[in-house]
Amino acid sequence: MFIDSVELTLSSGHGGAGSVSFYREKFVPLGGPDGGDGGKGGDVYFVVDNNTDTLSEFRGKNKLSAKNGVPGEGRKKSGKDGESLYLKVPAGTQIYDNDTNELLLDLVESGQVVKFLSGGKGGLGNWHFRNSVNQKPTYAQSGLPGETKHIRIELKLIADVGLVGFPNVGKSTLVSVVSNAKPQIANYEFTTLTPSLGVVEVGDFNSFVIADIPGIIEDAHIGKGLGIEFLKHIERTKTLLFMIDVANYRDVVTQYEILRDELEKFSATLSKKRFAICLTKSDTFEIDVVNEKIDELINYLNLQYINSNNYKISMDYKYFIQQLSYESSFDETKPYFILPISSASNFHISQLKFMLFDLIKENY
Ligand SMILES: Nc1nc2c(ncn2[C@@H]2O[C@H](COP(=O)(O)OP(=O)(O)OP(=O)(O)O)[C@@H](O)[C@H]2O)c(=O)[nH]1
Ligand SMILES: [Mg+2]
Repeated sequence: MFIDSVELTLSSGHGGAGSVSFYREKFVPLGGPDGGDGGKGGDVYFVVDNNTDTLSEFRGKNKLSAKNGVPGEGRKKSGKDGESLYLKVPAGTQIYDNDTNELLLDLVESGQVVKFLSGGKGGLGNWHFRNSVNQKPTYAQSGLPGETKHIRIELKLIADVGLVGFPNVGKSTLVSVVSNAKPQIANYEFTTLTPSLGVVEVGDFNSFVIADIPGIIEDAHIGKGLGIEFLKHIERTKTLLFMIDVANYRDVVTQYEILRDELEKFSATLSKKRFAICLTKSDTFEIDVVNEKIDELINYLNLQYINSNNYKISMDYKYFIQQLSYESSFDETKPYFILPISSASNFHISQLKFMLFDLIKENY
């Protein structure tokens, strides 16, 4: 199960009370004050742990608290400090104040240990309060309360696949079909204004994260359209899926050329990422027309067709897929695949999931 945000109340421990006590011994009737101090309340810490990659540990928990300090006792015996609470979170976790929405902690470094809430101070026992006037103080401090915060823990997963395409080409529709996300979809440009993530389940045991991103247009790298904010987002994704719309008024090669160009102008790292290409909305044309468009792209990229069909791709359509074996490793300059799809008719969608899952595997 995938959890990216949980709400929780956290409290540090209350300080233990100081004790009021007087020394008592046979034949010593007037013993002095000897009430010990209360222990300090436990603190709350966050620990960035690289063995954790979700927030599922916090699922179903409403309130977590560190232990209270133990009260002091007679004979100047101090109470024990309350046990601190250590909460393990994955790197990339952010802690927000849920009431004000203020970002309180940005936990990025593995191994980082950060004190979040301090336990209340323990109270002083009555022997601290003796003086020349009052030899028998009956007062001790009660110990200070801990802190309580209503927080939201958020984990921004770094997407495995970022979608790159012009506006209105069907990026959000694909995300809605392959993942648990429910992005807004509409037949106009710039429907998507902020990137969002979805988790794609592959078979019963595997999954990856896909990022829906606002459309890119010519000169996006200098801020045209929705600016460069979203290019920054895909800069953090592991791989790119170019979404080329066969029904768009720009032909398929032009779309690809401009998108590549924008990425290159924006950042060299971005344009060097491992990538693949989808031809979207293939349901809108006859097979022959779609195949012509695939041809155009394959010729433009100087690729050779291959015959392998491990993914059970429809044999009516043309497609490309890189052959990976012990002898031939991944060629980063070529797409992993070029595949016609349709989110509307669910065509090649399950193949696409498996192909993307193989693309993001790092051990080629
Ligand atoms: N025929 C057909 N239409 C599709 C397909 N996928 C998406 N559409 C339609 O294309 C339009 C745009 O879809 P979106 O998913 O919003 O496109 P987008 O790329 O996210 O657009 P922006 O967010 O504006 O960049 C909608 O009207 C969808 O219904 C498809 O496979 N076939
Ligand atoms: Mg969209």
